[in-house]
Amino acid sequence: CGSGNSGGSSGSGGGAITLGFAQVGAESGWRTANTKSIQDSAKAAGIDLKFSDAQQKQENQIKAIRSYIQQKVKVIAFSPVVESGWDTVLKEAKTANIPVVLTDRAIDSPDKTLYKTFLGSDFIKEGHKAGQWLTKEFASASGTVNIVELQGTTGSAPANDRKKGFGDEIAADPKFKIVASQTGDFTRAKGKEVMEAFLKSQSKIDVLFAHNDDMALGAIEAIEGAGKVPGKDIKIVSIDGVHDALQALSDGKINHVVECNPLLGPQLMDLVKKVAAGQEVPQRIETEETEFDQAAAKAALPQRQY
Ligand code: GYE
Repeated sequence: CGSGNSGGSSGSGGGAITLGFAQVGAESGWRTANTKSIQDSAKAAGIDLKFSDAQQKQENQIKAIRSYIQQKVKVIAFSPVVESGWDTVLKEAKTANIPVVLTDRAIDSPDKTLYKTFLGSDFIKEGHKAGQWLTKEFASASGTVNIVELQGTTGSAPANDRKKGFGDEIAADPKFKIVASQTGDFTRAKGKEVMEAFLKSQSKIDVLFAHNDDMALGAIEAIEGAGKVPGKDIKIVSIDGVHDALQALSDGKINHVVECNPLLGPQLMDLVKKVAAGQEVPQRIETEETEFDQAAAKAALPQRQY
């Protein structure tokens, strides 16, 4: 699972729907695949897509949303870079009668009338899965298991929720200890930089939990640079399932990958058509995803599109 089903069903009928989409940025392989999925499926669905890249800055996303309101687009969709601080701009969209669809990341506003639906993964579940793998892998370990954590973008839903899910899972056994935890902003470069610092400050690291694959891939470079063997000296679990991470898993440099599906485009376009037509849609649509061990990564690699 995890490969999007073919989208773009019925024709648009009449004038094309205009969709304003405010993307987070281009920080990771996941994001690149997500952007391509959205652009391709808008084309296939005959939807006129206005696309902006916020470079991981909330103020840029707010600006983009305001400009979509000004342009009177039919629907606004966005992937909120952080969870908080959206009420004002979303109230402006509501006043202008423009329906909003959240994709990928959620907001923490208690006002559920500010958006029609939220399409995306359950990040707490993903954190649980990473933690479950870890507790199994180290079930027979007798001493302390020292864990370092590379967090995603500070204040983002996936960073908050993956941290929580993972933390809850390992909390039952005091031998699991997170000895260092810092943001790597979901990028390879930052993942490498922060892992280098961890390797200097920590005398013993058994496991790395990276909130996404790109940070894990950056960390692998740091680990190798320090003369250690990733996947052996330091076990690695990460989240996403992009091609390069499945390759690293297949090569034994990563030990486990929890999938997060970026191919949200086809489902998003179906939702956009529905809300544009004033139809009811479910408040929450959760993506289906799987997990990869080494054998599963080897099997999936030849068809992996991203
Ligand atoms: O895991 C990470 C990306 O919001 C689920 O953002 C997304 C996350 C994804 O940069 O790679």
